[in-house]
Amino acid sequence: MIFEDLQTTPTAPELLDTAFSRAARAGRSKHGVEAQQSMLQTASNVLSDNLEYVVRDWPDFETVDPFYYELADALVGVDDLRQHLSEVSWAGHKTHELGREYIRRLPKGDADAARKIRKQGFARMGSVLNEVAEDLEAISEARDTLKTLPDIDPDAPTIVVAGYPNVGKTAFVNAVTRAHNETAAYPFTTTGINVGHLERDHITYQVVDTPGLLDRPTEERNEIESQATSALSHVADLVLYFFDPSETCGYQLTAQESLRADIEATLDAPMLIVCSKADVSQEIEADFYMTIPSETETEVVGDTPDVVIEAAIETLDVEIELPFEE
Ligand SMILES: Nc1nc2c(ncn2[C@@H]2O[C@H](COP(=O)(O)OP(=O)(O)O)[C@@H](O)[C@H]2O)c(=O)[nH]1
Ligand SMILES: [Mg+2]
Repeated sequence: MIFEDLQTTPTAPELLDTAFSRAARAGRSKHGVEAQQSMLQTASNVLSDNLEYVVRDWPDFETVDPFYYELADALVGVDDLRQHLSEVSWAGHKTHELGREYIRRLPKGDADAARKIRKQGFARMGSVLNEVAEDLEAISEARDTLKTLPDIDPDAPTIVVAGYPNVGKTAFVNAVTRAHNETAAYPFTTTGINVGHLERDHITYQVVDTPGLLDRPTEERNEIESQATSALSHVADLVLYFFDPSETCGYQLTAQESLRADIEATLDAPMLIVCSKADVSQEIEADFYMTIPSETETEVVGDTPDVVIEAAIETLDVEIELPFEE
């Protein structure tokens, strides 16, 4: 995941503390004006290098996949984040320049005057860091939020599972992806996102179940959830919509139908209708009537999860790209 490896963002006081204590150590091994010069050089290097690292650690948002771009935008605001990064980049250049400027101003052969100049230089570097203290904090917060985003490969063919809670989505994802799934924490909902993987003909497919997003009507989503839902449209290649006509999920068929229409309008991907819990009821028009096999029951009513996933993969019709083909 592109934001996974972002390093901890230092605070302005931490950076100043590191820079000035390293400068003091550098100064101790020298004498007179030379000691002051060495201190200016060290402080300026530490500050400008570290500020530059903060900025360079981030991917170029121009090249970030639309799925992650939109999620990041929903969570932290990409324009704001870029503004903060550009301020920090400015501070990196500025602290570098200040080092050169104050080293140039050091008087030859006058250690006391040199110490005064060095102190002025440090004070200027301190103000630059104070100016970007809030930017560093905002970047740090953004980093902490984005680091935990679910690991979805935007390039892999993706089947999204949608439908009200308790209609059988998780049972299905677990049945078809077996051990190859993980639940990742979502920064914007209390429930985890469920991403399963399965392989057919050397292609890895993702099966994604997003509780809190695709299991509730549009009007119940807050702004962040709406944007996160719309981000999903960049990765969804096929939607499996789960209807539970037995209504044992606790939602009436009319509500389930209106959520289906909602999701159809949000996600620009073909949709297949799955009637879940076919062992209980099949009172609905659907592409599949599916029962999750229980451990005790050998006879399965209707389609197995495998039948549904194989048909979904067939519908996706992903071509293997061979390296020697155009
Ligand atoms: N009878 C029956 N119950 C099912 C079937 N699939 C799931 N369930 C039950 O429905 C409940 C909700 O399933 P779950 O997968 O957690 O639904 P989700 O909230 O949509 O992820 C659980 O108690 C499952 O055991 C099925 O095919 N038949
Ligand atoms: Mg679930």
